[in-house]
Parts: sequence; structure tokens; C-alpha cells
Amino acid sequence: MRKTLAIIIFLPLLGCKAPATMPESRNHIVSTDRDTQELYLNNAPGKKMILDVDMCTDVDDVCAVRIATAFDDEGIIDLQGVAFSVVGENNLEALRGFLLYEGKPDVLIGKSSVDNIPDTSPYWELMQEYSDGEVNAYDAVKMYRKILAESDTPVDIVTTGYVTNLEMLLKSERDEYSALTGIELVEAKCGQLYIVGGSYPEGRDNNFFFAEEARTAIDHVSRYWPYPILFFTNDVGGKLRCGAQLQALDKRKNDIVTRSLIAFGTETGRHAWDPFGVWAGGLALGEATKLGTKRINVEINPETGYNKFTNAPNGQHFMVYRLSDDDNYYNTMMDSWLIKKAKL
Ligand SMILES: [Ca+2]
Repeated sequence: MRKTLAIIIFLPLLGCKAPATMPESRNHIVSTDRDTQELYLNNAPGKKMILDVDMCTDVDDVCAVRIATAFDDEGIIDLQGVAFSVVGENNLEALRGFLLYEGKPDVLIGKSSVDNIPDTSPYWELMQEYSDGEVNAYDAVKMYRKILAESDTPVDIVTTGYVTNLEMLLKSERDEYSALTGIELVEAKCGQLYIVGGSYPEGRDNNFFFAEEARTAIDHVSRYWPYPILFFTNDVGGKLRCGAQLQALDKRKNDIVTRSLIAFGTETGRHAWDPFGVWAGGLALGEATKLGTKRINVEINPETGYNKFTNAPNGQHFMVYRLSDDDNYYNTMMDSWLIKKAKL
């Protein structure tokens, strides 16, 4: 969702995991066998994952959610929930329709905890056609808390929109799902947080600045998330393409992803900001992703959303960089997952 801003725009599994059962009566539980200064690149089959999307004015999120449902089919991840970071008249029904189309009726839906713009989309209506009207969405923070509290394995999170729900999660208090505060729950139950957003080395990126609340949210989350975050900056996925190969194959323009791309106004796919994050995060930056990571420090101006990423050997967070200059390799890898599930 970067239409309004034209910024054109490993590690083995560390062998750490959360305790098998989480005694909720304890106040502060940290997974003690995890190195809190390192990434947690979990490639265990069926690892749990939550997506947090804006999926409104741009269409790359749609490709991202398709990759996630395809990964779920293959047992690469266990997609637990999809949260919105924007509001809209029918966005929850649209997501319900999309998840039903993908064969994922049990994936939870989270309603944005913050009233963020923009609240329209060129493809929500067509997605809604596939809904059964039984949305039953949770408030996004409640959705996070429920999934985290009930999980006995670490839950990865990938965000492809604003991180306002995550700010609210960190600030959340104990509730019917858990006796832990938000930050304690994150410490105890979260795996790796992957954030799509940011301009490298500095600049403004839609996900960090477009909505007012997004600016303070990314500042808060980058300061207080208890583990290193892995950022996919817009120069990485933005140079790639997702959906073009699907659209070339889908002559009848039948598949819901194809239809969404067309409704957005493209016949040749879209910049792959968001799908790149889901693809690489889902695979935990495995060898096939041809990615490296480096440590950075992140500075956000909460007034403007302007970001600065500084290379630092002891940096708090990480970002990815490409190990291959072959765009077609990445494009084909991502599109293969779109095509695998397409109804042509
Ligand atoms: Ca997005």
C-alpha cells in the first residue's frame, strides 16, 4: 500500500522455543533458552504465524496473503490469524471472502485496533462476493492475545501495513486470554517479528508515515519490542514484481488474486514489497531466499514518520539484503506460490 508515496519505487534454527505450557499465573515469563539479541529464524514445519496487513489501496498485500495460505497448505507455516491495520466498511467481509476462497475458514480475522486511513479499496467488493457473511472478527489486539496465549510454540508475525496493532498489543493489559501484560506475552510467546517497511538508509515509507498513528506506532514498536526486528525495506521487495506470471497464465482472469490485481489497475503484476516479506519470513530466510542480514539501528521521527537506518555492528535490529541480482529468480519463486493455489 504505497500508492500515495512514489518511493520506488543464516542462520540455522537456534534451537530455542517457548516453554511447552505457559503457567498463566506467573507474572513475567521469558523464554530463557532464546538469545534475546539475535534473530529467531524458525524453519520448523508448521510454525505458527500471524499476518498484519493493510490490504486496501495497494494490491501487493493480496499477493502476500496468497503466499501465506499457500505456505499453510504446504505445512511450511500454520497461519493463525490475519489482522487489518486499517478500517473500512467491508474490509472484514472482504478478508473473510478471500480466506474462504483460499480454503482457510478457521483463520482468525482481526479488526484494526486503531481507526487508520485509508478506508477504501478497489478490490474489497469483489472479495466480499466470496464471503459467507460469517465474519466473527476479533479486535486485532484480542486476536493477538488469544493466539499468543493459546500457543505452545513461538508465533512469528509479519506486518505489511502499519504497526499500530503491535503498539496496542505491547501496551495491552491482562485480560480473559492471559494474565500476562502485552509485553510479557510477546516475550513469552512471539517468535520473529518481520516488518515490511522503511526506506534504506533513510526516507519516508508509507507504512511508517501515511497514517498519523502509524508514525508513533513504528517509533514505539522499534524502541520497545523485546527482540530484534527484521525489516524488509522498500528498496528490496519494491524492485521485484509479484503477480505478473500469474496474470500471464490466468487468461480467463478468473482467480481472486488476478481479479484483485485487475481491480487495482494492473495487468502485469505489482511491486513485491509485501509478498517478499511473507515469502522470506515464511521460509525464515532459508537458503532458497538468497538473502543476507545485517544489524542496524533504527531512528523514527514520530512527528513525520521519517526513518533512518544506520549500520551498526551492535545494532538493536536487523534488515535484509539480497545475495543475488537476478530479479527473475525472486519473481519466479514468489509467483510460483501464487500460481500453485490459483483457480485458473
Ligand atoms: Ca501493505
